Amino acid sequence: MSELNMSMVDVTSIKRNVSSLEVEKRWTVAQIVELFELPFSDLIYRAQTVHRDNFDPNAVQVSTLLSIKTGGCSEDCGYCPQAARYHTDVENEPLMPIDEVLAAARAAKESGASRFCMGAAWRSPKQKDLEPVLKMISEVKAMGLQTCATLGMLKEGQAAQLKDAGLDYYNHNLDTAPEFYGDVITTRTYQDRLDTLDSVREADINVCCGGIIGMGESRNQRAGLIAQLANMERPPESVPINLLTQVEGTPLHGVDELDQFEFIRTIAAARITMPKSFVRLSAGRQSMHEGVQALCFIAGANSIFYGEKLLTTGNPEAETDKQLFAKLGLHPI
Ligand code: SAM
Ligand code: DTB
Ligand code: SF4
Repeated sequence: MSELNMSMVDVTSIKRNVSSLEVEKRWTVAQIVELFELPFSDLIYRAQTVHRDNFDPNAVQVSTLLSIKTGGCSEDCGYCPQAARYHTDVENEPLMPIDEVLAAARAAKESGASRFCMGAAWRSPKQKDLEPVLKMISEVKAMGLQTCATLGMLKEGQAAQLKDAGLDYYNHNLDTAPEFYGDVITTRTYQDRLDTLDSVREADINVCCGGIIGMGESRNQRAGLIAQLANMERPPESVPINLLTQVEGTPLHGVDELDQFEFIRTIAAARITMPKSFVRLSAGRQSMHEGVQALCFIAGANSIFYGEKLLTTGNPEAETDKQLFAKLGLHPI
C-alpha cells in the first residue's frame, strides 16, 4: 500500500471513530434534564430558534389516522384501550374491508391531509393479514397520499414487503424510557421495539417513533425517552409525542394528570435535540386548551393528526382545527 493510500485509510477510520463517538455522546440524559429545568421562556425561545433554523415555523404537516383493525389485541400495554385483557368499551373487530379504507383515504385527501396512517391492534402482523394491508398501502399511495402504517412488531422480510408495496413511514413507538418501560408493558421488550425499528431502517422506510407522556414517569424518564430517540444512529424522521389519553378499564386510568407546561417542555426538548425531525403533537389534543396547543407549536411541534378520531379515542373536530390554524396563521403541508 502506498503512503498516500495508507493515510487515506487512517483518515477514514478516524472519521468513523469520531462519528460513532458523536452518535454515542450526542445527548446525555443529564443534558436533556438541564433543558427541562430552564426557565420556561428560555426553553421556548431556544426551541423556537432551532425550529426556525430548520423549518418554516408556520407550516404544519397533517396526517389522518384510521384504525383498520380495532381491538382484541393480545398485548398488555397499560395505556391501551385495545388490549383484549382490559375491560374497555372497545370491541374486537375484524380487518376493515379495503373499500372502506380507500373511502376514508379519499376523504382524508379531500380535507387536506398529506399522509394517511393505518393502525392495527396487533402484536405483530401474521402473513395472511399482511397481504391485504399491502394492497391497501399500494392503493392509498396511488391516490397521491404519503402512506404510514403501525402494525406492531415486524418479522424478518415484512419490512421489505411493506417497502415494495409503497410504504413511506412505519410508526413504532418506544413509548417511554427503558427504566420505566417494564412498569407499563410486559409482553414485549424494549429490545423487541429497537429490533423492529432497525428492520424498518434497513428496508429504507422512514421511521416514525415517539412515546407517551403523563403515564406517571419522572422528569428524568421523560428526558430518558427523548435521549433514546435523539441518540439513534439516525433520529426518526417523525416523532409523535402523545399525552396519555386515560381510558376507563386500562391500568393507567386514574394516574395523576401531568402539568401541561411539562408536556410543552417535552415538545421543546424533542425539538432542540432532534432539529431536523417533524415533532408531532399527537394524542391528547382534545383535552388541551388551544393556548396550550399554540405553545406546543411555538415550542417546535410541526405535525398533527387531523380528523375527529385517532384510533379509538377522540381528536378535535376538523372544523375546530381549521379555525385554530386560521387564528394562528398556520398552513397545512
Ligand atoms: N399495535 C401496534 C403497536 O402497538 O405498535 C400499533 C398501534 S398502537 C395503538 C400505536 C401507539 O399508540 C402506541 O405505541 C402508543 O404509543 C399509542 N397509544 C395507544 N394508546 C394510547 C393512549 N391511551 N394515549 C396515548 N397514546 C396511546
Ligand atoms: C402515535 O404515536 N399516536 C397514534 C399513532 N401513533 C398510531 C395513536 C394514538 C392512539 C390514542 C388512543 C386511541 O385512539 O386508541
Ligand atoms: Fe396492542 Fe398496540 Fe394497544 Fe399495545 S398499543 S395493546 S400492541 S394495540
